[in-house]
Amino acid sequence: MLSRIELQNIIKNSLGCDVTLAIYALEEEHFKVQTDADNDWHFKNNPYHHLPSAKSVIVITVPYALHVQRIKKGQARVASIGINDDYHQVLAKALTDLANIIEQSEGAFDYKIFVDKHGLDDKKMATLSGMGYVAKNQLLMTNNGTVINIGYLLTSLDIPTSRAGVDLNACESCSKCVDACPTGALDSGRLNLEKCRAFINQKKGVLNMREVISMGDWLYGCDICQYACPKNKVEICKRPPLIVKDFLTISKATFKRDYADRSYSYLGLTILRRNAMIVLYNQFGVEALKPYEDVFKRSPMLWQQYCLLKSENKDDTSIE
Ligand code: B12
Ligand code: SF4
Ligand code: SF4
Repeated sequence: MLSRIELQNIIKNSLGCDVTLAIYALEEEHFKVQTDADNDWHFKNNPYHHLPSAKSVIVITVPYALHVQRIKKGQARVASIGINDDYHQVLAKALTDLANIIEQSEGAFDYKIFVDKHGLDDKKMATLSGMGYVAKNQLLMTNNGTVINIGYLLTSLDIPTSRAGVDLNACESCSKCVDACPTGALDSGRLNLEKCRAFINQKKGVLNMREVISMGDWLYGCDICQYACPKNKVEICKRPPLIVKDFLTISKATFKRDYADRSYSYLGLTILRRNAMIVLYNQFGVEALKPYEDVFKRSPMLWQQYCLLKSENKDDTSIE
């Protein structure tokens, strides 16, 4: 079997960036149900459920560019994972290539690719393989800061653990991310989902006024707690910002054609239209939404959201 470093070099060449790779031989005790309340999550978080022959995990962490955008009114912010090429597709392709290379030396083996899938906990797999630790911003802290994506092959290969050996403790005397979070979502030492903007702007249905205000001008995701972290490098985004009204005027066919390679396209046009409506509302007030009433009328959810915004007073907003 190729060594950890040989495998790492293969995937580094394939992705052309500073990838870290580690191998973790599964230890059953890390996937046991702890309480009844956890049952559902731990059942889903059971590697043997996904691949009965599972014996090991080959984990990669892949850095991406953390962009800060300069926007004007009428434009919207998206998290950096939405500006760069869709990492799900990029990492899945690199992991498929890696599996094919391993197959050439080891013969056929069972495997499943995981990149941000609901079912297994990526941060846990990365922690167990020695990539770093879960930081105060609730993300995996690595030698490349928290601006990384995680992917792995769950495999039937009987190979020993070879950890990345990343040993850091950047958070000990720091709380910059907690202080920077505009909604207080990190205050409890865990991620308070109901307060996290990245959760709110991916939620389905009509958002209440607290959620509307929390969204500010972020159409998708949120990077504020990552900007604040001294371990992360921030770049000014060179791509033009998104024009909010484009999401209100674009056809479904054009959306499918032009946005298929964006990581937020999975949300679908209706949720993105709701978010665009809220960003415009937060920037200009309800009058700016009037020209799009016909678009909103086509979806009961969008119409309900619009009616809620019309019934509220814009002057109450307080979060940037
Ligand atoms: C659902 C989800 C979200 C949701 C909810 C997150 C949540 N915590 O529940 C929302 C929409 C809010 C979200 C937001 C973001 N997400 Co997200 N998300 C996920 C997803 C799909 C599942 C996470 C989950 O539900 N975990 C279950 C809960 C229980 O875990 P948790 O509370 O976060 O942490 C526990 C475990 O990690 C566990 N654990 C950790 N290590 C270990 C080790 C051992 C031994 C054990 C037993 C347990 C353990 O203990 C922690 C505390 O209980 C993962 C992909 C995946 N399949 O894992 C990506 C993932 C976590 N997200 C990712 C990213 C990039 C983001 C955003 C930065 C995107 C953005 N810019 O908007 C934000 C960041 C928000 C933040 N500050 O955390 C990356 C994180 C990369 C990194 N550096 O860690 C992941 C890993 C996707 C990927 N493969 O790249 N996300
Ligand atoms: S993603 Fe945004 S809202 Fe969520 S914890 Fe980080 S800064 Fe707070
Ligand atoms: S800002 Fe500070 S506390 Fe937060 S993740 Fe970075 S190092 Fe840790």
